[in-house]
Amino acid sequence: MGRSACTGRDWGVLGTSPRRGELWVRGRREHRSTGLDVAESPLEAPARSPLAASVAGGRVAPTPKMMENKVFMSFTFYSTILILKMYVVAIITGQVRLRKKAFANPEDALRNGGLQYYREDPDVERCRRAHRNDMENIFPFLFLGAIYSLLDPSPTVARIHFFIFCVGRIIHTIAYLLQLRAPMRSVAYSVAQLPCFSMALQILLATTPYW
Ligand SMILES: N[C@@H](CCC(=O)N[C@@H](CS)C(=O)NCC(=O)O)C(=O)O
Repeated sequence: MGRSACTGRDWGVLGTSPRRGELWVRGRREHRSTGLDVAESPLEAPARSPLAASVAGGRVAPTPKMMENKVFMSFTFYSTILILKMYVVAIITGQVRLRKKAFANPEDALRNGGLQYYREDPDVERCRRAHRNDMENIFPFLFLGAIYSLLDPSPTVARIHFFIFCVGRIIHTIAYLLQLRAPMRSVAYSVAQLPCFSMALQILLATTPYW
């Protein structure tokens, strides 16, 4: 084992080096007795390369650059809140199905009293509309917010964008599920759309030179 049949120079995934006491693992030299790396290439020198530091030991850690991006971290926070909010709507939908005995599938109805409960219910449909509206709006936000975060906007302005969207969507869900008086839901929807249009516009402005 040793010389690669393909390249004629690589010691391969695992092999022995010409020198005693050394083991070659994935092209890097490792001292057999200590297990310590003997850094050879730039990628193998953690002190010199942030990338190498992030993958040291075979584990991929968040790169310092990503953690340093305050806007991206803020975006991640608000996105996660909204994803959890969508999970809550799904859980509520399931609970309403059980309470109103209105199941989406015959096997569920059979298990819960009979095929007559394989039916629609206005309250379940309301939950489903709230969830669908979330998908129509939160999914685009996940894209727009991520790209906008890469444009190096002011962290304060960016946080205002994310906060308005997040609060708007939470109010939209509450208004929808609790049947709050109109136009509460529509206003929440419209207010939440404003930061999305703003982000879309800024992304377009930044990417227009590359059309
Ligand atoms: N797909 C939406 C598009 C417009 C929209 O999202 N409107 C908001 C404010 S009126 C809404 O809550 N629509 C109710 C819904 O999507 O179920 C619809 O059919 O209404």
